[in-house]
Formats: sequence, structure tokens, C-alpha cells
Amino acid sequence: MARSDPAFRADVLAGLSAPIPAVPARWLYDRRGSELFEEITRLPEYYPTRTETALLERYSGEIAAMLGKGEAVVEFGSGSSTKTPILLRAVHPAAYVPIDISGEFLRESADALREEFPDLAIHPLEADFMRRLDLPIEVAAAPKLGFFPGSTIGNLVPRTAVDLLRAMKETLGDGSRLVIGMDRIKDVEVLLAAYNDAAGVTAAFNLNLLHRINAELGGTIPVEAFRHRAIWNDRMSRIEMHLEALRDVAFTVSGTPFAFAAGATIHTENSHKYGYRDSRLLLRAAGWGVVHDWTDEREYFSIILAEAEPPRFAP
Ligand code: AVI
Repeated sequence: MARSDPAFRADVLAGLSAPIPAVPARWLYDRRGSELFEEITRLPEYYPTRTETALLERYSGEIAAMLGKGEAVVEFGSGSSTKTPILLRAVHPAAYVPIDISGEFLRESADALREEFPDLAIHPLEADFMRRLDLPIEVAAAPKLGFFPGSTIGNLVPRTAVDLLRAMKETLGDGSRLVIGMDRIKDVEVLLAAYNDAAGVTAAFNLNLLHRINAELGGTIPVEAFRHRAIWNDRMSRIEMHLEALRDVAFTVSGTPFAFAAGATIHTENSHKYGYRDSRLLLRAAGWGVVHDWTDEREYFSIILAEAEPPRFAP
């Protein structure tokens, strides 16, 4: 059995026993899961990455023109994507602070960026950005620009998304700005195709969770007895990924027995989609005012520049 993480075990055992079985989506991203996600981003049906990258290429000059000089760009996530250099090239920041919980990803992506930006001061911070953090002392005096691309905010339920946006505001401080990517509500067929691709990569990504449970937690789950399902939950305005039992199944995880009847599901991920006003409301709930919202011709995706609102009395 591979080395097991006690937090993974606790989440899986509690999640599979819950009245509505669910496992937190972060466990989808082991090495294999991260590789499969990279593959997803290149799929013809998966429009978000392509659309967001094109928006950044087109508008990062405009974003830069709305900022002052000498910014410290603080990226929430390791910055391993191709989007980071697009923003850095336009903004010419004084410093760059990538924050990630995985030191390994952080070092790899910081090294890659050092090659492309040899004169940029890079201060990686290994931490969980869901909480308020102390930024490196070297960027204390610089104006801060947060960067949170990828529509990752959509993977959190709105209450947790607001907590995160508020923590980001506290980390970045007064007068800071934030560039955030948010996926828009659109035709259900387009959304469903993006999470139900013809090549079956998203299915493999979802089912990989069961392989991971078997490998790391001594599970005996018959993976072929489950199938990937992506549905649009209109009431919650989100795509949901589930693993559905194709027949009655019984298995153990770390010695604990579980039984799923045919048709029962394990909820594995949410991907919330936000309308134009929804995204503003979400940001405002966390103390961020929208400065500008750039979208593509089809209005599939938004890149939003927001600014930290000073606290003020309200009637
Ligand atoms: C990482 N995140 C923004 C992706 C999304 O679209 O919600 C994760 C994903 N899940 C299935 N496909 C992509």
C-alpha cells in the first residue's frame, strides 16, 4: 500500500458514511489526477482554460494600465500554468509571490519562471492560502496584486468561496487589487460536454479517486462497478461530478465496510458558474469591488479586476 495521508483517510471514511456520500474534491489531485486535469485543459470540449488564456493575452495590457508601478504579484496557487507569464510580462511587477501548499510544485514552477524572468524577485510561500497569511517581508511596502486564475473559486461552495476571498483580502491588505477568473453560466449542453468529454478523460479523472482510495487506503472498491456522471444542478448553478454505482456493491476502506446500492452516488466535485451580477455579489460579500470585467464574444468566461474596498459604515 502507498503511504497514506491521515487527512485523506478521515475525509474518505467520513464522506462515504455521510447521508449524502461525498469526498472533498481536493483528493482528486494526486500525481495521476493532476496529469489527467492537465489533459482535460487541452480537450476540445473544455473551453475554460483556452478562453481564459485568450482573455489574458488580449487584455493583460489593459489590466496593467489600470495598476500603479512596482506591484508585487501574489498568486494563489503554484503558478505552474501558462497564464502566469502572460500577466507577469504585461504588469512588469517588482516581485512575484507564488503561494501553494505543495512545496514541490512551488519550487518547480518558481524555477521555471526564474528562467523566463531572470530579473524578477521571486519569493515562494509554502502555505495554505485558505487562511490569512503573512507575506514575505521583502514585499511589505509594495502595492499588492492578487492573481487567482483558473475559475478555481467555482470549486468552492459560495460560503467557502466568500471565506477564501475575505482571507485573500486580509493577506493582501488595504488598497490591494485582485485579478480573478470566473466561469460564466451558459448553455447547459456546452457545460455538460465540458465535464463529460467524448474521449473519457474527465471520467478517468473522476474514477482515479477510487483507484487512489484502493492504493493509499487499502480499499477493495471494484472500480469498474462505478461510472462517472456530470450533471447540471440549476438550483445551485453548478456542474456536479458524481461516481454512480452500476450495481449493488460492497467493499472496505481501511477495514471499514461500505455498501452502495445500484444507482447510489458519491459526490466528488462542484464547479459553480457565475452570471455577470453573481460574480459581483460574491466579490462584494467578501469586501472586493469590481473595477472591470472582461469577457469573450460568447461570454463564456470572465477575467475580473477587483479592488479591496475600505470598511465603511452602511445604513
Ligand atoms: C480546477 N477546476 C477549475 C476545474 C473545473 O472546471 O471546475 C476542475 C475540473 N473538474 C472536471 N473538469 C475540470
